[in-house]
Amino acid sequence: MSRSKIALIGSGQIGGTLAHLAGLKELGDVVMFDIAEGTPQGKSLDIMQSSPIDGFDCALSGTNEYAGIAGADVVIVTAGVPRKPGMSRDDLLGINLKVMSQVGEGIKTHAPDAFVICITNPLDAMVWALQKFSGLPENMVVGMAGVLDSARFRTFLAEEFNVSVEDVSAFVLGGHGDTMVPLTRYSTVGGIPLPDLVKMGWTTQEKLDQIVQRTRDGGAEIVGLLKTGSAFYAPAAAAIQMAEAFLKDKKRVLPAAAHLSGQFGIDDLYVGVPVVIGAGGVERIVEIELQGTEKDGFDSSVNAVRGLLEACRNIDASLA
Ligand code: A3D
Repeated sequence: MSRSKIALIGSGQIGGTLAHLAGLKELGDVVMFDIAEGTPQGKSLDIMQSSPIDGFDCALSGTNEYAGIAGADVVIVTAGVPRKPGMSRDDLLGINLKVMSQVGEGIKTHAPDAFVICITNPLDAMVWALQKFSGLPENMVVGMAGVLDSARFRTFLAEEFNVSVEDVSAFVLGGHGDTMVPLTRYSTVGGIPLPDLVKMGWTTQEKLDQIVQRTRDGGAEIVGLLKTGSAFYAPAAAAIQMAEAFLKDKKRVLPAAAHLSGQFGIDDLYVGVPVVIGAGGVERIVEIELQGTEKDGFDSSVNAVRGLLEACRNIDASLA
């Protein structure tokens, strides 16, 4: 059996970390693509030279030609511009929409059978545009955000409760970051829902609300500290988990920006929902019943995404 092929479109901070993790986990051979000459070539050579030390077998190469991604099983897209301090994810929209148009064309021509994971911000709009530009089936194009948002939530909860991160599970819905909707009744520590832990005196509702807010602002907190870019270790780890679920047909239940066609009463929009990822891409959308404030939060998140899609259509008439 030949190795899987993973193509990384964008070889910046996240792209480099993706390549390293894909190698360390022996997920397959990696091709890094970028418009910057030398960057994908240099990073892939550097990572390959770490393989004898870490003991992984994986061919890594870099290219500035889309033909290099031919036949990829998985394509992970980080191409574009990241946020700088004071910039919102939406400020990136105009610049990154043009990038998605080029990337979509490249994938359509050279890797039409791939499972595509988009990371470029503003995420919910870029993944929608990428699916349109590439013309790939909707279940084969997905956005990474929920795994990261829930990992941030899990990190802060584990810290608050002084328990292992492994025993904390978190359930988040909605758009990436600011409009994320944490479902506390489905978020648990060792199977115990968060509202019960409040009743048990493990934490207070006030503290929990602060943790939710810190999670929503998690990306901005890191942008503010780094000053020269945005988070990349955790975003890369999150996308690799999704790629692994596809390549190994693990049928993981993960939150992801998935295409809705009627689920949750929404049509032709990408937003964060729980999905099953296996060899068939997004194999199922887990449609849960939302209550009161959960539904309000989800609706306002969906409205925020709708606003971004409108802005995309205004910029690029082919999306109308
Ligand atoms: P960065 O290190 O700047 O890498 C981006 C790379 O894209 C650079 O190497 C560029 O040369 C390359 N690039 C630019 N234009 C093109 C093009 N047309 N074709 C191919 N490559 C191109 O950024 P990064 O890796 O830190 O972040 C990448 C993206 O991920 C940004 O849009 C971030 O906002 C986004 N991001 C999303 C999340 C989510 O949770 C969704 C988290 C963190 C970052």
